[in-house]
Amino acid sequence: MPRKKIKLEHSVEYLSILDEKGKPDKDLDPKIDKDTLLRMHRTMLLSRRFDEYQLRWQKQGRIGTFAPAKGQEASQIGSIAAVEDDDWMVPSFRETSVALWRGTPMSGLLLFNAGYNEGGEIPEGQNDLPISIPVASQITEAVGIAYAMKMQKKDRLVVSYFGDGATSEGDFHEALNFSQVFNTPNIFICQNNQWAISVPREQQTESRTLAQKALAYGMPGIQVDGNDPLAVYTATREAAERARKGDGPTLIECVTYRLSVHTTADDPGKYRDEEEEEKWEERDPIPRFQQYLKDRRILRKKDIDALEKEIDDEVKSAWDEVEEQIESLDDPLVMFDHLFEERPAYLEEQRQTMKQYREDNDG
Ligand SMILES: Cc1ncc(C[n+]2csc(CCOP(=O)(O)OP(=O)(O)O)c2C)c(N)n1
Ligand SMILES: [Mg+2]
Repeated sequence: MPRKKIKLEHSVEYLSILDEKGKPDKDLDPKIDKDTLLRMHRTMLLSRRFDEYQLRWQKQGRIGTFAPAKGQEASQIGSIAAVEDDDWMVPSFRETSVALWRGTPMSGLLLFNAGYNEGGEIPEGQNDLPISIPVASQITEAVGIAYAMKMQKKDRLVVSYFGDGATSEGDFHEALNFSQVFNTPNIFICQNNQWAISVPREQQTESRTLAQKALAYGMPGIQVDGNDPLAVYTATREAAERARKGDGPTLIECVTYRLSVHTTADDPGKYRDEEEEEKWEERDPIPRFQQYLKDRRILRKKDIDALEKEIDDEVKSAWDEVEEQIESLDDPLVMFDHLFEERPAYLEEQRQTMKQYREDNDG
């Protein structure tokens, strides 16, 4: 029985279309129509400003903790803009830009972050799953939905989101394996934002790319510049075409950066240096996309100024909507009601702590 080498000839494609100054590679520009480009830009900006307001409202005690999307808007919008409205979308906990694109009202996201169950309800007819906190658990659900779409012979695919840290979880591997074996119409969007709370990408895995993890399952994997909405759009579009033809799933690694805190309960100053943050600030996806749109004469500076004003009013009025709705909603304490027939002691203790806190702080 000889020892011999089994030759594996694999590679991972890397795609970037806009350079750091927002200049496109003309041959690769996906030539997205003007209305879609403007909607992409508007949603990215809205998500950014909404994050900023939410950080303030969290500090004022109006909402609880949340995970900002700042820096990752191109990964989120480039991918979701490339699929159809009635495709399925399965998020983790950082997909504010995606949720806004899909039509989730800001007031709903705010209510959710303030602890009201009603805020997590998905608007009627929107094929989205709710926010998922257990890291990577949603990826198996995304495969289950795609399998169902295939069995029901529906022309619907499933785009799901997760981070670099999620690729170290068993659920990620089980999901990808099942998806490729059963040839399900899935697009797996991994937002490699370089950090899993305080664990840097270099300590997460010894793999050179996260995209190559697809190869072990016989699946195509591509790495894209995640701060370039055109590159993310192109890769997702190609993955969607394959999935719709019955050619199965794709893993897309979007190389990006979390420009803000992990959640409002985190202080990145304790584990990463300013130089790194400044380096990534220069690659901020929003000014880069704006430069592209300006060069194409799709957007002028004065349009951006007007849009900033419009967005500011929109975000503030979302809080007014929250205040109008809040009186008629169930007390957030109901979150303790539906898990167990008889509440275990540790949960009862947490419930009491929360009740007391609310009474001491006027709800
Ligand atoms: C199963 C599980 N383990 C641990 C946690 C705590 N936790 C929340 S987010 C997170 C890091 C996730 O990192 P990544 O997948 O890179 O996503 P990112 O937060 O960077 O978007 C951890 C460990 C959790 N929510 N679920
Ligand atoms: Mg991460």
